[in-house]
Amino acid sequence: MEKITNLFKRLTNVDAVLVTSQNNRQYFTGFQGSFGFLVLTKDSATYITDSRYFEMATEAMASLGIAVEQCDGGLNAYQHVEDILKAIKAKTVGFENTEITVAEYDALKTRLPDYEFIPVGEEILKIRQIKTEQELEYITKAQSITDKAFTEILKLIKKDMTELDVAAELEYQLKKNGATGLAFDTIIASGTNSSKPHAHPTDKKIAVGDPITMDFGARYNGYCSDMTRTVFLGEPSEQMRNIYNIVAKAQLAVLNNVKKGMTGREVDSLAREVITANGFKDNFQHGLGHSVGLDIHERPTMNPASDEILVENQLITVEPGIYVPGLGGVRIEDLIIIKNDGIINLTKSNKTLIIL
Ligand SMILES: [Mn+2]
Repeated sequence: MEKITNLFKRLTNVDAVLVTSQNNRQYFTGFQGSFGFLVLTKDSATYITDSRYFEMATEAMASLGIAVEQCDGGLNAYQHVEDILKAIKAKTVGFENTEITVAEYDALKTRLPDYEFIPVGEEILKIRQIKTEQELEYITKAQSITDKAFTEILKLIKKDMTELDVAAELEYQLKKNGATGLAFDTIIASGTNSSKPHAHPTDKKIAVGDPITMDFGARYNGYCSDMTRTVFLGEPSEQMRNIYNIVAKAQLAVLNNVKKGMTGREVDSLAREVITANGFKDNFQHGLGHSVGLDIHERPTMNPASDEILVENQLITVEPGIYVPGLGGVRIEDLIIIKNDGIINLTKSNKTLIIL
């Protein structure tokens, strides 16, 4: 309910907020389900869902002070929403302009013609930027699962395994170690494929001397982790070793100097300056990082155009990279929490150059 109180502190222009997107419904209720309408007012919260979720939702929300109502499906759900709006004599209703489709917006206006709909999606996303203790706990757990899966995959990678094989093993290890899902589609990029920052795993076989970039994450109770390591099967070339050392130095420059109050641009430049000074300015073309939560990419973002200012209990990834087409690439990514007196690095895996 603290989250709902926060929301109405920020929103003085709406009588109610209608939350329909999966992640925002989960954010306010803790409950995961593919269908539901959550109606929030200053003093009440009502979750409307169908028979597939009714019993589970009732159990999950009993202790939270959120009422659960069962509807017969989509159309009937609007009737439940309207009954609540009528009871509080609502005139203005906030909706998630950042989450719903144009068709869903049209349906809202058609089914509930007596209300003025006000966009509040940006405000909800702003509240979601600062994590509660419980959210931090879930993400810490998700990252610890991810670290364990990394330790295991290092024992399993062998010459002639395909990138798809490595991805399958890694995803199995995430789930075996407690992940309730994956944060995103695993990236495995070996050899020259590693110059493509978001390469999809292919049936290419891993060869001796290949860099292998693995970018992966677990979900735990809906919350994401995110990490990247580049390791080598056999001795890397002199060029790749040099690139690895520069990326590692750039990443460390951020971890040692990032602090609350900096802008996304300032944080990004901590790494970018190291990479530029070493002659690879044009080989680091993505931003330094992003936040995570129920979505794998949340704000704030760390890039050369970001004015967003870091505050306590935000999470950011620190993921500089150097990519040279035809040669390969290296990226190293940790996930950190911004605190008033420094940072907490949730990623415990080794970052010295690993040769398998
Ligand atoms: Mn990332």
